Amino acid sequence: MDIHELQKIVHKTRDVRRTQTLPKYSPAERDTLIKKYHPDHRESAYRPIKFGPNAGDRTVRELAALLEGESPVPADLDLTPDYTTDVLVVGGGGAGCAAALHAHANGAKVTLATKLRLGDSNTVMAQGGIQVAVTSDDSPVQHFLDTLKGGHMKNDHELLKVMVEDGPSIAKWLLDLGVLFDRDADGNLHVKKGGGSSKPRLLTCSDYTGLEIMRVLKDEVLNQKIPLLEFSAVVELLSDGNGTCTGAVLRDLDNKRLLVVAAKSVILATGGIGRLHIQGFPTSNHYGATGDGLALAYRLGAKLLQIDTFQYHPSGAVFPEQLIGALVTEGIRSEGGHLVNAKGERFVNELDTRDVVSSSIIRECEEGRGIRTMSGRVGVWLDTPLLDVEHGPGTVAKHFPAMVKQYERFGLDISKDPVLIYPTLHYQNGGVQIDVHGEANVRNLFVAGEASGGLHGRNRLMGNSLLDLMVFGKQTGTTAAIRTAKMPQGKLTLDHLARFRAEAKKHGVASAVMSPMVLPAYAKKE
Ligand code: MEZ
Repeated sequence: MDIHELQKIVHKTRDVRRTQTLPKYSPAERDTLIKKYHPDHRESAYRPIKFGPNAGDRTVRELAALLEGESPVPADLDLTPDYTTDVLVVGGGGAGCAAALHAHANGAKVTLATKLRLGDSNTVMAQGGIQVAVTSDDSPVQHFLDTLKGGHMKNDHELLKVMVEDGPSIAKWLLDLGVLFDRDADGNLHVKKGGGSSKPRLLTCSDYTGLEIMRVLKDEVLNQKIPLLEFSAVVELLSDGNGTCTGAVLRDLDNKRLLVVAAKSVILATGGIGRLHIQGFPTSNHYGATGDGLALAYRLGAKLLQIDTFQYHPSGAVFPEQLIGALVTEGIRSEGGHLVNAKGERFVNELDTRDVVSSSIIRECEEGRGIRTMSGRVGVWLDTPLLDVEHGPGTVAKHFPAMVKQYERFGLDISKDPVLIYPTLHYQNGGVQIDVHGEANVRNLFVAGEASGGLHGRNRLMGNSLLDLMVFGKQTGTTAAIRTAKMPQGKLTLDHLARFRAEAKKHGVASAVMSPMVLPAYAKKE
């Protein structure tokens, strides 16, 4: 059936749905639902890692293969440095820029390497806001408790305390740099409520918050004249042979040459892994999100944690085909948008946590209450026109200009017709284990943002990722700079690589997977 025919049920049932209040599930109901439908619980998608710091731990097959994969760097590479720096930041997104700026402000010589252009990252794709406890009836303690509950109590308390307590000063830093957060009629910062939060706490720039933050950070990196190596992918880390990180090997993507960087410390800010398309899921992530930092850190001996849990954002686009997996911000549900199945019914409290909402959508689709497109994809409706009905004409256009544009390009008006959505691979909940300074269990190897793990537990709340990367960009940049001021450059070796290759051989792993992946598997065919 034509999509416009299928949409009719949403318009027809709107008035009845508007009178309903859907209770949230009880803890026991949530657990049952998640265990039955959440992709984290599909056993066949998982396997144990064969060797390395997380030997025996279970993770998804795609990531296990990457962690056990083969380095592109030959053992006899000439390690004479092409560049020398105090702090090498790897990654040009929000965490990388924040780390570079703080390291620079603390007096370090900083070099920022990024495999695409400065700013190309998941940060620019974060739409719905950054969580910070700034209002008089909110507090970092409340923010802590909400995040802990959302993460199923599996969050690292120390990391979480640092994040929520530093939130207000981060917001001030961003405002001082020039980020244009939305304000109410009195000129106060406007706050919105996200799923799983007890208070409105999201600072927003319409539905392009990450893009606005990145605009300013990127500008500041350029203003401060921090040396950049763009289109330079880090493909291996270096150590002094005694477990301390001392630099990295880059591949210049233009001429394929390998370049050696001697660095007193390295900050990995490489982002997520959506482009591994775990379990065949589409993703909301940018083109470079291939989990490079995890593979690099793992080979050098860094321990990973909670790498069996991923966030499938409830609302990824299903139609039109050109938008498959693209994010449809949670902000629409925060403003009252209903999720509606093929029978015209709501089936979950739309502001429950993402793992619960995604599991409910998958349940509806698996039990035959999903809507099938002509190409065979399935999803449920997000009633976007309801926002104009509830809050007045023009609400969708005013609050979601980027989303309106995203669909307008394909002739669809989301203020008039609902959009079809299904969970999309959005975020890696776990990552490299770090301490409160963002340091891994490998000395002078720091990790900031999505590549690190522990802070969000088993389910991240909306808006906590933008705050995470600002806070831990600051922690890592500051610590790395202060420490390196007193340090000589360590020697450069690839000893860990020889050990890693011997381990692989011992476990019978002759990997065909080049690791890190750098660009998605399909990039080579495009
Ligand atoms: O933090 C996020 O993942 C986010 C803000 C996403 C969104 O729905 O807009």
